[in-house]
Amino acid sequence: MPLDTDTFDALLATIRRYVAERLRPLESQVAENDEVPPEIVQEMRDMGLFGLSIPEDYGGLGLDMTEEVRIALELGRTSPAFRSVFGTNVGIGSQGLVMAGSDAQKAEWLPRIATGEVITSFALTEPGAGSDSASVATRAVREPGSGPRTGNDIYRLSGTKRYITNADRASLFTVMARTGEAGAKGVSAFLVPADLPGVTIGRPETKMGQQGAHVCDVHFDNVPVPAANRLGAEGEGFRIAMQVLDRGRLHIAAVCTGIAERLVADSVAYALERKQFGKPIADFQLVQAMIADSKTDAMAARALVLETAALKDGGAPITLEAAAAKYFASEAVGRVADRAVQIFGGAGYIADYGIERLYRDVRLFRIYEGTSQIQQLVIARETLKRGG
Ligand code: COS
Repeated sequence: MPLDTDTFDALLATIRRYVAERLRPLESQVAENDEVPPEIVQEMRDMGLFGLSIPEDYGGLGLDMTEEVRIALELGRTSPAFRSVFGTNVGIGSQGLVMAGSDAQKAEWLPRIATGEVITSFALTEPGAGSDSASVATRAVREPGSGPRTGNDIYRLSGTKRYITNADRASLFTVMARTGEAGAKGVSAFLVPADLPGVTIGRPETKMGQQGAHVCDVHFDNVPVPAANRLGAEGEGFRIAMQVLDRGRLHIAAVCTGIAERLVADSVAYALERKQFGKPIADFQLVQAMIADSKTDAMAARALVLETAALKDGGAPITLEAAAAKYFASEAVGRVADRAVQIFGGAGYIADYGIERLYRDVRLFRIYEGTSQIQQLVIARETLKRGG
């Protein structure tokens, strides 16, 4: 259920102000310390950001997809590390549970996910399973009647997950593990609390950009997962993961678009102020060409994101459209960031101006939640299926 227009507009205005006045001034500090300050995390909890997409019955705001992407567009106007704090709760960490969870599973976890008391992570990728996610090697072996709750079955989960966003903060993982045959049909999804014995988290990786957002390995060593924690039936895990990613890709496309819009605004402000040959560089047509190309990229990305969100809200499948939105918007923000560095010239390469930081930050978008090449593959397959 979408919010009423006034309530939603007020929320959007609050977030816009929060991004501009509270988050943007902290960008370089967060990058330097590789940490979003705890008081910011608490403010995000208080604003309800962890529960944007969680149904109202479970304490969230229950936004529809159009509302969610409009908020993601605003949050894109600052370092992506801020969104990442609650991004997994809104998206890939919670949506398997929202889509495929039983009433009991939802009642146990969703209220605390909505408040941000519980941080969630999505554990699909492995050292040997990146783009080929149907090849996950993490195993879940069912043991009858040996569970911590006497008489209940458990699965013994063993394997390593890689580059897991928010793993060091998470208290709940959605883990895709093999329960059956090779390939997609042998994969099941599990809710795995981080405090079960045998779960260990690696140290946060050193990354090219997006400092403040952490990714770690997660190791599972014979972890006893109650059978009641399986999401859906055995063998449904891959489909659940793909549906979660369809939605996640659209959200990421919105974030990319927000950053592109911010970079256009920064480029314009700089071009108007910076003078060369006796006038603002904005007066030069070769600079104007870059501004025109970036503006067009940002506008096209926004249109694609909003149209895809409306389709989803109308109940249509969006596998193709979400892949196209993510593909276009992530590539577009890469081009826009590159032009922003060019318009800023020497200053674009200097850390104080923040443009080089965003240039590094946006590089990840063409890789995670499916590389551009995987999006191309999905778009082509779906287009061929539809006959055009
Ligand atoms: N929604 C629902 N079901 C889907 C689906 C989707 N978006 N995509 C695939 N499926 C189903 C298929 O219909 C198929 O089921 P049936 O055999 O019953 O028809 C099953 O899942 C297997 O699908 P497919 O044959 O397409 O699997 P592939 O191994 O060819 O993999 C790609 C497909 C490559 C698209 C998939 O592995 C992928 O998206 N990889 C990238 C993963 C990724 O984004 N990782 C990022 C890290 S997670 S943040």
